[in-house]
Order: sequence, then structure tokens, then C-alpha cells
Amino acid sequence: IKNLLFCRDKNYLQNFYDLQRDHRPHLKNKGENPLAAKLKEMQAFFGLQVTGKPDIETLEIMKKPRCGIPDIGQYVFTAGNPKWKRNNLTYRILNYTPKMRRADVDEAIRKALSVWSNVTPLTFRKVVDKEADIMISFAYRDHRDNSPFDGPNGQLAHAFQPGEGIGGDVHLDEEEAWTKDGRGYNLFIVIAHELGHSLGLSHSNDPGALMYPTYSYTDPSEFLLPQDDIDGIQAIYGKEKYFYLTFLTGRLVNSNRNIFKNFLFHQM
Ligand SMILES: [Ca+2]
Ligand SMILES: [Ca+2]
Ligand SMILES: [Zn+2]
Ligand SMILES: [Zn+2]
Repeated sequence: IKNLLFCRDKNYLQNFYDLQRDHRPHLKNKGENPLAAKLKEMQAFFGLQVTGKPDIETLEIMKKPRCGIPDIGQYVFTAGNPKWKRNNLTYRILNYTPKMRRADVDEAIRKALSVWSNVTPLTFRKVVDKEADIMISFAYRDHRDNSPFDGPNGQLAHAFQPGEGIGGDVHLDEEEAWTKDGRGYNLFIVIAHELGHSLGLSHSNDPGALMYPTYSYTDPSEFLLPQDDIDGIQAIYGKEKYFYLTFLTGRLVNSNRNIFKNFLFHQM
């Protein structure tokens, strides 16, 4: 099997399935080739036939543009979803892509944040001149975090789990054809996915989920956060703040439901 896998495919398993880069003769692990074992893990994740062989379906998935965060393995995500200890978070846009108007980048990011704040008690405030919890930037190839980007296609972006410093930050591959619509890669869709990681979610194997690892386009104006993602994020942070206020103020909120909701969303 080793000889049937191309270097690129081995890279895929190294990047996303924790395949050791330097595998020596496996003395203790005689039973199974580590490549076959990792292929099986990948096939299981994507719901393919688990053969341990690089069949057409498996190779097709490996070619799809995707998020740079691994699907399994503990070296990026610690067990038990990590979370922010505050609900009021800050974000900052460090740079822009020449491929889009600045206002369109701002709008894509604002809308991607609202995807998550709409269903949780989380709020996001933009800062322009100091360290923010979520620093968003476009980065080129090796950008000093041990996860170099790979040029056009392949890995589109990655993000770090909640935490200090680089924690929560979102990096976008500068070499992608970023857009606000269905051409190239839609910035809103990719950032919305990456923010899921910034907030503590790992990949879902539900093909309809936003947190599925491969890219798929949805018209931003028609985007609705899938239930799998809502369940995931609410398991970490609870439901939207509207429910807290309902609990606290009872009838007052019910009678002014829409006014209150608008008020709350404008607070972001
Ligand atoms: Ca950070
Ligand atoms: Ca790329
Ligand atoms: Zn991802
Ligand atoms: Zn990075």
C-alpha cells in the first residue's frame, strides 16, 4: 500500500490524521501498516467504505479544498471542547486581501460572527488598535505558526482553539481567490467555519454541517446555521442571550420580544 499512495496523499494523512512524519520500521506495531490504519480512520470519518486502501472515493475527498485543522488527533484540539471563560469577546482584522473590497471583507466577517452570536450568549466587539481575543489575518505560506499555507486551493484557512495569545486567531490563505459570492472561495463561509474552531468546536462528520472539513458553497444571503452546529456550540456556551433575559425579566421581554431582540443584536 505504501507504494500506491502518492506523496500528496501521505501529506493529507500527516496533516489531518496525525500520521507520523517519520515512521521507522514498526517493531511493536507489526500487525498493520500505519498508513492503512490512518486511511481507515479517514474513510470512517467521511463515511466511506473502510478498506484501508486508497480507492477512487478516498482520493477524490483528498483533492477537495478544505480547512487546515485536522479531523482527528489531540495535538490541535484538547479533549473536551475548550472554551472562552467570558461571553464578551473582541476581534480585530489585522489585514485585508487585495482580491476583495475592504467593506466586503468587513461585512463577511461581521456576518460570520453573527452566525455564532445569534445562537449563543456570545458577543463580539471590534477593536482596531490593541490585542483582541480573535485576531483575523490573511497569511502567506510559512507565517511562523508551524502550519504553512500551501498556495492556491488545498488548505484554505485554519484557526486556533480558545486561549491566550494565538488562541482563537483565524488565518486565511492569502493565495485563495476570495470572493463575496459563489466564484472562487466565499470568505464568509470559510470564516464562519473557522470561527467555530475559534470558539472551541472541532470538525463534524455530518456532511451538511458548517463544521464539516471540506469547503462547500452556500449563498450567504440564504445561509442558516445547520442544527448540528447549533447543538455543538450550545453544548459549550448555552443558548442565545434572549433566553437568559426571558428568564430574568419574564413577561416584560415576552411582550416586547422583537424590540428586545433588535436592541440586543444592535449591541454587537
Ligand atoms: Ca488570540
Ligand atoms: Ca491553500
Ligand atoms: Zn475546520
Ligand atoms: Zn496560521
